[in-house]
Amino acid sequence: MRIDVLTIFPEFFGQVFDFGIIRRAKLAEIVEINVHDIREFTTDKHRMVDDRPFGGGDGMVLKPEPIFAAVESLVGTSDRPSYDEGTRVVLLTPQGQPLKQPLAKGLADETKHLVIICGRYEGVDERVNASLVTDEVSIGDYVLSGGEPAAVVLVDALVRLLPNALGSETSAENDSFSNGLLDYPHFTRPAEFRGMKVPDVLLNGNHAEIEKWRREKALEKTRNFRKDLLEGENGDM
Ligand code: 6GU
Repeated sequence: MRIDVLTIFPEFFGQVFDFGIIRRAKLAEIVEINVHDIREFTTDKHRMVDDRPFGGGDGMVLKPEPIFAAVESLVGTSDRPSYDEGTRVVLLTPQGQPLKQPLAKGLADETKHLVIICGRYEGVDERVNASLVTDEVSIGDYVLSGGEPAAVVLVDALVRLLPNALGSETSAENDSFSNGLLDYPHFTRPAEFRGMKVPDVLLNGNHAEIEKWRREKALEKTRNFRKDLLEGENGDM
């Protein structure tokens, strides 16, 4: 997968993609991640990336011209119906569809080239949505000042789902959420720490019993903290 991130704050991304699974996936050429400064696609003297909203109001709106130029340069066209199959242009915005594991899985499975536009809280010129964007995505019901932290979240959620990104010792199938439940509790050595004991069932090597215990604990945790996941009333899974 190739990922191009468009942002007015490229320095924000610093080393954020240089650790753990994402770093490994980059080194293994499972994913290529490029961060682009929207300002580099301006052509005016002042290199303006935003402007005041027509109709008045607070804040600044990201201008369409440099974003169109960036997508034309990266995708080859700003005509959405002409995008190659496997090209998606995601706008990160609080108005988007909520990012849930099935959306991440769908994007990971279907996308060869992903362009991520980091919106500003105040807004992005609507003609970007109208012509360029294939998917509007939000990472949750809270306010961020911009899409940059959301881009890190989206990239992480996607990259770990790409074939071979996790390596043989782990698997995304066992992840919390991939089965619609929260994860079961985990323990490592020592078997007793400050008077707190690891449950006996995990020490006795009976794998059928361990599986049963984990399933029960996952259900219990989900019931206690995320009842909505069990009732499926969240449209989550
Ligand atoms: Cl994608 N952007 C902003 N600005 N705020 C958000 C968000 C995105 N997702 C949740 N809040």
